[in-house]
Amino acid sequence: AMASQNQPRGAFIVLEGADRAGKSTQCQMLVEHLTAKGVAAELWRFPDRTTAVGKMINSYLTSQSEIDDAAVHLLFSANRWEKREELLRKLHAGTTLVVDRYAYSGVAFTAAKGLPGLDRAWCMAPDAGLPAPDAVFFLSLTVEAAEARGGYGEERYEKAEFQRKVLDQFAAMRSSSWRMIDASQPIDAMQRQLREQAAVVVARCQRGTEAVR
Ligand code: DGP
Ligand code: NA
Ligand code: NA
Repeated sequence: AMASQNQPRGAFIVLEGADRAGKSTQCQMLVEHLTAKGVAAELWRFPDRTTAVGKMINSYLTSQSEIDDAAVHLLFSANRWEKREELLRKLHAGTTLVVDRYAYSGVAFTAAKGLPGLDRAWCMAPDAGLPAPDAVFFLSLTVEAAEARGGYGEERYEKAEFQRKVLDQFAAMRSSSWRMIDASQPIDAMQRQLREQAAVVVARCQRGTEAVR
């Protein structure tokens, strides 16, 4: 409903996956590549820890604070909502956004807790109405491969047993429109695949036939 037809705009590209799949590196490389090609592009990430809400999330993730599971779920969602207007403004101004995680992580990480009442349907509700990405690239890596890469970090969710549950939740949510990327490939091979597929999405949005959903 936002964009009129035939209006060139930036592409909204999301990279998803469990921790240690290489999302941040791939996002950064993709933005650098697009920029070098003359495509206006920015790297975004969720959670965005720089906002007031993001600071609460950061304090939770680094275990400096305890927050009720339902409440923190809503904070992660609020963090996406508070960036919505700017996100739409950028897209309509022609800037492509490469976004490291979005609402799929939101659902997967809370649903993985397996808490009564906080099932996937409940988890998805607060994100309903957020702009939908033009493409979702899912960087697929087993927990064993992630551990072999030097293991997880120190943050709250970075434990093998929990990451396995997160992967199960992603698998249950996976839609046929997701583009699966084998994250066990070398960095450059993964990046080549991403660049090829992203170029198609960016071109489609530049042609101005795609409304933001
Ligand atoms: P990152 O900065 O991408 O490493 O993400 C921080 C951690 O937070 C990571 O373990 C994934 C998790 N996470 C990302 N988005 C959400 C969300 O919306 N809800 C919950 N519960 N966790 C999230
Ligand atoms: Na992390
Ligand atoms: Na990351």
